[in-house]
Order: sequence, then structure tokens, then C-alpha cells
Amino acid sequence: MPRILTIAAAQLGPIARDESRASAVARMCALMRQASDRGAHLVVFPELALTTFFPRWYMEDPAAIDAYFERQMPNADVLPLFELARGLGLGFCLGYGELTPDGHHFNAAVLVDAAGAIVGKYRKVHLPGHRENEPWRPFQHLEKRYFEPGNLGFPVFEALGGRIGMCICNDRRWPETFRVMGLQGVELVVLGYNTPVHYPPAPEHDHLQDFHNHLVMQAGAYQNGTWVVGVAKAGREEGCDLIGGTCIIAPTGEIVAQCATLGDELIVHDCDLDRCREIQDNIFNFALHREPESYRLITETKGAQRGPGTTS
Ligand code: CDV
Repeated sequence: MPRILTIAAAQLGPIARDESRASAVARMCALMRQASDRGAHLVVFPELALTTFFPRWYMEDPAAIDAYFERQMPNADVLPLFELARGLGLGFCLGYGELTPDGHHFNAAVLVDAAGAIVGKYRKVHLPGHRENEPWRPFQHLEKRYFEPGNLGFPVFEALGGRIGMCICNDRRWPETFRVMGLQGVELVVLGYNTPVHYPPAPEHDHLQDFHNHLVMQAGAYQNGTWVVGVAKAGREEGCDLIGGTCIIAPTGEIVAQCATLGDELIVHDCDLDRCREIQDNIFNFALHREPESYRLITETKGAQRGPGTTS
């Protein structure tokens, strides 16, 4: 019997700066009802799904910054989503800004099972952007200012009948993200993203944003023999264009479902988790074929070593 997990990727269109959490949650509830009607077991929502993508603005007032964060999960604003999911018997993954009781800020995501229990948490490790206001940019990307790097690693959770890991947006560009989960036998990686079309430090790459988005997720899927579900917050948000391209990727690296719009949109696919073995037992049988002694630089250094003979 194949192990089928029917997964819904729930893309969101833009969330305005003054849009309430109640409104964002209502939009997510509508997508969740559609997902249930289409037989889904798991719904994946984007990065920072409860608010606009606030790192595009420079702020100094701690209260103004903290207003974009959740001090508890679930809280009163998000409870309708948890209750609906429990009522429908659906799991979900939700990205949000986490403010811990001792004052730490993370770009986080939780994995919630069909009984409404949080069974996994992830905190974004790779924070793109910068720390200080850079007025030359048409918009800021201040994740390094507002968040600390995640301190939970890349855990893989036994949940919903599979081995599930999470990452968030910029993490998907790093092969280490997927490999660390691959080495835990991951069968499904779920992730949300907010990716502007315009990349101010290298605008010559703007036309490649959609290509790079799929390139890295398809590579991560194939090279680790895992399903990958990448979910965008898309469209023109407060004057900033965000790519769409929400998709479900098989362990072979093939995109099997993809959104066609830049708005709220659902795609659904029956994901056979046993298909991971086609890759994990063969071309990327890690135990048989990996040579970790030759990869030591990956954990021993941060920046590139450009001297001769540094690979041993
Ligand atoms: N939210 C993100 O992490 N966005 C980055 C952009 C800034 C490059 C991304 O990797 O898509």
C-alpha cells in the first residue's frame, strides 16, 4: 500500500500593511476549507503569513516592531485556523514572527497535526538582507535587524504518517538546508517564501527570480529524494512585487503541481511518500555513496577559502 499524503499548497496574495490578522486568518480559513473539499491531509501556508512582509521597512521603535510578532502560538487571532483545522481533521504549516517570553525574535514556522497539536517548530537559519537603513534601496530587506538566526537546527519530525522537515524562504537556496534534513531521512520539506522580483544588490538577476526559485527547490528535492512544497506570498504588496510560483515537487525533482496566479490560490497533489525510496535507496543512497571526509570544509569554514589545495 502506498503511503499517500495529500498536500495542499495555499498561496496567499498580498497582505496590506493595515490588514488585520483576523482578515489574513479568514483568507487562510477559506483556503483550508477548499483543501478539505479536495481531500487534503496537510495545508502549507507561506512565510510570515499573518502580516505584511514588514522587513521591507526600517523601524526603530521596539513597540512598532514587536507589533508584527506573536507572543504565543496559538493566540486569539490564530485560534480560528487551529479550530477549523482540528474540526476538518487537517494538519497545517504556518509561518509567523515569533517573540519568545525572554525577548528573542525569530522568523518561525510550526507544524500542526490533525488534532490541532503543534508537533514541530522551526526557526529560520539563513537570514538575508542587512541591519541598517540603506536609503539607496527602493525597499529594505531588514531580516538581519529584526530576527536572530534560528537556534533549532533543521529538525525532522515523525508526523502525519511521514518524516517532515521545514525551512523558510532564503533557507531553500542553501544545499546544506536540504542535506541536513536528507541525512535524517526526510520525506517532505515544507517551506514558505516572500521573494521580491527586484533584488537591489544585483538587479541583473531580476528576470531569473522564478527560475532560481524552482531551481533550488527542485535540486533540494532530487538530491535528497524528498517531496518539497514551496509556498509563496505573491503579488504586489505595498508597492513591492513578490514572485508566485508556489509548487509541489516530487523526489525526482519534477514539479507536479504549480499555481498559475499571484493571488490566493490552492494546489493539491497526492504525494506518495514511499517514492522517496526510488532516490534514497539508489542514486543518492547516502550510506553507500557519500564521502564525508572530503566535505570537511563545509562545517569547518564559513566563507570561501581561495588558496590552493584547500580541499583536503
Ligand atoms: N524572505 C526571504 O528570505 N527572501 C529572500 C530574498 C530577499 C532574496 C529569498 O531568498 O527569497
